[in-house]
Amino acid sequence: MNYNFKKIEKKWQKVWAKEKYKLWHASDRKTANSEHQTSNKAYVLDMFPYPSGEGLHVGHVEGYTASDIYARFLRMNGYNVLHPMGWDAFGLPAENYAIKKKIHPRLVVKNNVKNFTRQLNSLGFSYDWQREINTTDPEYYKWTQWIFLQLFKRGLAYEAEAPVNWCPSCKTVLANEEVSEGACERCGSQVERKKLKQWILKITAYADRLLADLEGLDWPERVKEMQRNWIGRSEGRLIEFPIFNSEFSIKVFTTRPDTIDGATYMVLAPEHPLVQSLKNKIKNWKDAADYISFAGSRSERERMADTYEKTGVELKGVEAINPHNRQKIPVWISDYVLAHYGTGAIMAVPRHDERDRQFAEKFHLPIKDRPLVPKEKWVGKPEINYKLRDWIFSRQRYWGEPIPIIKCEKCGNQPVPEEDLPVELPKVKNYEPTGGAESPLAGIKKWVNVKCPKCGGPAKRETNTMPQWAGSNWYYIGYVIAENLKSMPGRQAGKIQISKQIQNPKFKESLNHWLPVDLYVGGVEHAVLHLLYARFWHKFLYDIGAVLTKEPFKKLVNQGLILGPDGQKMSKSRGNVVNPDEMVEKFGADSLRLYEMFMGPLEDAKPWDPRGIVGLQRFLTRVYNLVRTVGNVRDVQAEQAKRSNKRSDRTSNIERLLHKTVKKVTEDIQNFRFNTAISALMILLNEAEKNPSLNSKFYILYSKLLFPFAPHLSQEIWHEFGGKTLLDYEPWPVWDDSLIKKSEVDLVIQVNGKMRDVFTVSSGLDQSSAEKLALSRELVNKWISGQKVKKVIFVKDRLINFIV
Ligand code: ANZ
Ligand code: ZN
Repeated sequence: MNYNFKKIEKKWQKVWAKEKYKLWHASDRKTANSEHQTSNKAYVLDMFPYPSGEGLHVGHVEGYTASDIYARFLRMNGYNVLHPMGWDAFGLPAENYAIKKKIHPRLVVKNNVKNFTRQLNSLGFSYDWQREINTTDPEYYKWTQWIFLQLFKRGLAYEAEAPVNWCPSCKTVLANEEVSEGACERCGSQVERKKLKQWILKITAYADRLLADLEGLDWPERVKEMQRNWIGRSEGRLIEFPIFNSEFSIKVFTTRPDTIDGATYMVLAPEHPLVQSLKNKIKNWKDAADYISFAGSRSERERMADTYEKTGVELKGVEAINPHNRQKIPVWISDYVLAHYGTGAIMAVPRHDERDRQFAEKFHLPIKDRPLVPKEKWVGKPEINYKLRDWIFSRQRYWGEPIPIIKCEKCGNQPVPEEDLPVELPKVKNYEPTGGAESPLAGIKKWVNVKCPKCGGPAKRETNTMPQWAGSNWYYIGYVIAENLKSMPGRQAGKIQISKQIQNPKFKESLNHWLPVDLYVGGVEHAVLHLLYARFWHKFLYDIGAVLTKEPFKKLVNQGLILGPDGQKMSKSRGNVVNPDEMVEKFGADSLRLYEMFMGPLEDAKPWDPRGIVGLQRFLTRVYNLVRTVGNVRDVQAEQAKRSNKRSDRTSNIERLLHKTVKKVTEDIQNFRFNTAISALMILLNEAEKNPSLNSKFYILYSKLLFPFAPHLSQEIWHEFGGKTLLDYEPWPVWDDSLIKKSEVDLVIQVNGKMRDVFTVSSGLDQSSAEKLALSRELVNKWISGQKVKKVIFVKDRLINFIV
């Protein structure tokens, strides 16, 4: 029979919910906020969800359980823990859903947040709900807008005409990071290239620091590598190839100047201005012009990939001269060369470059093996290039933070004065995208038409909004300053002047206390999006003195993907989605938490096994039943005392195992090896079941060890064994090293460094006893056989080596 998890989980959730989860409220004060806490702080952060209509995914549950275990563990170890939760509620997911369901996004968000909150609480996550934030709250996005204005004032936010990725279905511009394989990351439509006037953030100004500071971060190497590749710093040289019989020349950026003699042709990007300048020389202009209009619809990243299908046209009548060996080589146009990287032109060396080789093979161009030109010949200045592009920051959509800029024909772009922040998103009936360069906000004349803050003349508001990443760029700071975001539940009202506020010593102190985030848990899909953007804004905030750390997230842990039972990525269309609500209903929150942690290493991808969760429920049932039997045991304690020596031996064995388990679980939690920690708890349970003489001390310890993983059942057991407190701040168990040490060890015997025998001795055996014992062994004697022992090397509990 399963234990009544429903009753137990409801009961404790009610207790925790009392007083608005005050239990988990992290104090800003450096001193302890409860008698159990020390001044050590730990900021344990989850990637906050988009409150989508689908509700929580088992993938959320995985990461959130991991961080919850860690947060609970640290509280029991005396840390002042900040473990907050909030809502990343602006942006396409909420808006697309709203349009589909014909419900206003504001209402969609409200309903979804309610549902997510219920789900998170049903799983027993220990969040500091008093610091809950919502990126769509005007008092929250006031700060987002303020940060934008600071960027604007320092020239790091600028408006420019730029080729952009346009999603015809979402009817908006997308950032490079939001396009994968030429498709919109959100809806999968093929992205088009368009030229539009856009707000752009100068993230490239931080390229060097974003790269260099990766070194100091305790992040998974693959995420760091993804960021390195995305920033894509490369050092090379600029080389000029004159065009035969013309005043023009082709400048190229190359990382391999030494391969210049192997250059057998050149390639210009189809968009390269030189192509137009050479029009009169090009004999097959029609072919070239056709190619130019065909090319360039794909994203930059793809065009540069090795796997990209190569196409191109030779510019007949144009020849370039290799400046090193004076040879004439043909010139082509092809979209595998990007217009906006390096100089937009390359010397192609098919012998040494994979992309060039593919192109040469396809178009039967020569592949020459030529000696390399020594590096010393390439003095002059190295040229640094980055693949990172400035961040296209405007969206032609309704559901986002309005960009706080006023456009005046006389004065140009003017910042909205700080006292007028937030620029609230007006309430509109029609929020569907216009399909043009303007957002639906452009249609609201009352909102759009304003006075210029500089000259007082007629002006218009910027109608584009910020991308969904804006609010998540600084939300980890939002939790820290949640008290200053007035419309948050239970917060005081009052207009805050942000520029003044960030200078306030108390405000600074609390930021200083909590930042950086000590542990950040989330999916790897954010590697070059959110995690790069947030680092950029954080560095900017550091530069203007708003924060005192150079990096926002000290340690990052990625949870692996949870796949469907079929081993495929979970998706509605495949019908392999596991719903956490159903799992909680059938098996209980503790079983779900435990199962997701037991599936395998946290960072691995792993398929859902429907029998797996049943096994974990059975484990918890056994824990519960073992507790049932101990009542009887307590009654016969007197009799137990009279039991034989053999019995007390067994008791000390279980005690040893208990201490071993404390050590193992402690170290595994510290290293995020939750699956092996759970195995250790299972092994301990197996042994406990064989041992009828357990005392209540055992259960008290066991419930503490299990608590971070399965808080409801553990709290119940603790309570049954007389614990009056909540386990959250009970001190974490410590182990006794002397009990863990093995009582017997295998001693290796060597003669002249060669192993000749092994035998079991009691641990701690001294050298002279070990020598005597070793020499009495036949095998050892055989190898020494009367020779003189010159030296004995002895490593306690390990080996003894006779040198003869
Ligand atoms: C000759 C050569 C020989 C090259 C060789 C590479 C290897 P990274 O490291 O990514 O910076 N390149 C330069 N500009 C380009 C553009 N706009 N579009 C596409 N490719 C471009 O790559 C620099 C190399 O990529 C450059 O060095 C150039 O090819 C190519 F064995 O020049 B190389
Ligand atoms: Zn003006």
